[in-house]
Amino acid sequence: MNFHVMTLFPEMIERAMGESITGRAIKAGHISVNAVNIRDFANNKHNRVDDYPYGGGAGMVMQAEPVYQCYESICRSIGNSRPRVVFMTPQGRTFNQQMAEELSREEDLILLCGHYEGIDERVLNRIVTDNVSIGDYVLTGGELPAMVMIDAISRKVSGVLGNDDSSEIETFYDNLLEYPQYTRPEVFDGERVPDVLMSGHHANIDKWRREKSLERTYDFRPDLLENANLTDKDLAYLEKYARSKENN
Ligand code: 6GU
Repeated sequence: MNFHVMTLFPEMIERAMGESITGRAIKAGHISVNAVNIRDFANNKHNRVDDYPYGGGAGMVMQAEPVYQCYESICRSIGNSRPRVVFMTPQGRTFNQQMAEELSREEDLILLCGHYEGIDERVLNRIVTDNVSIGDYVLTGGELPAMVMIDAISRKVSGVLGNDDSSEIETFYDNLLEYPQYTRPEVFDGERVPDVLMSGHHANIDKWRREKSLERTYDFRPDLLENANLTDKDLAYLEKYARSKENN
C-alpha cells in the first residue's frame, strides 16, 4: 500500500515513519510513505502558500492553487489514478479501528495535512473524499494525525506484522479489549504470574483470557460491549462478574 502525504513538513513524516515497524515495512516493500512538500508548488518567488482570510479574522489560510497542483502531481505520478484523499481535520469523522481496516484495502491513499487556520474551501471541495479527525482536541497541524493513521492502517496491511494473526487477537478485535500479558520472571515484586498461564492447559488458558477480556471491557469500555459478538457463555460470565462487583 502506498501513502502519499501532502504537507508543509515532509521531513517530519519521513523521519518518523522510517523508524520501528513502519520503517521495517517500508524497507520490506509492504508499504511506501511518500511525503510531498506543498511548498514546492507555490506559484510565487517567495514560496508562500498562505494568505490573509477574506472577510478578516485571525491567522492565515493555505491557498488553493499549491494544494491543487500538489494533488495533481501525486495523481500523475501514479498513472493518473484518483485515490481517496483524506483531509486531516478536527471537524472530520473520528478515526477508529474499523476505518483503519477499511482503508488498509486501498492501493494508494492521499493524506492532506492542513496548517494555519485552514485551507481554502474551494480546493477541499474539489479533491477531498474523506474528512477525518483523531479525537476531540485541537492540534497545530495534520502531520501527527496523518502519522497516527498511517501507523494504524499499516499494521493491517498483509506482511507488515509478520505474524499474521497477531493483529487479530488484539484490543478492539471483536470490540473487546485485550487480556493481560505476562513474561519472565515468574515472580515480580512478590507477585506471581497467574497459575493458569503456567499450566500448559490451552483450553483453560483460552477461557481465562476470554474472561479477562470481558472483565476489562466491562470495567473500562462498557460502551464497546453493545457491538461485541458475545456468546451465551460470555453473557452468563458478564452477569456473574457484574453481580460479584455489586456485592463488593
Ligand atoms: Cl485530524 N487535525 C488537527 N489539526 N487537529 C486535530 C485532528 C486533526 N484531530 C484531532 N485534532
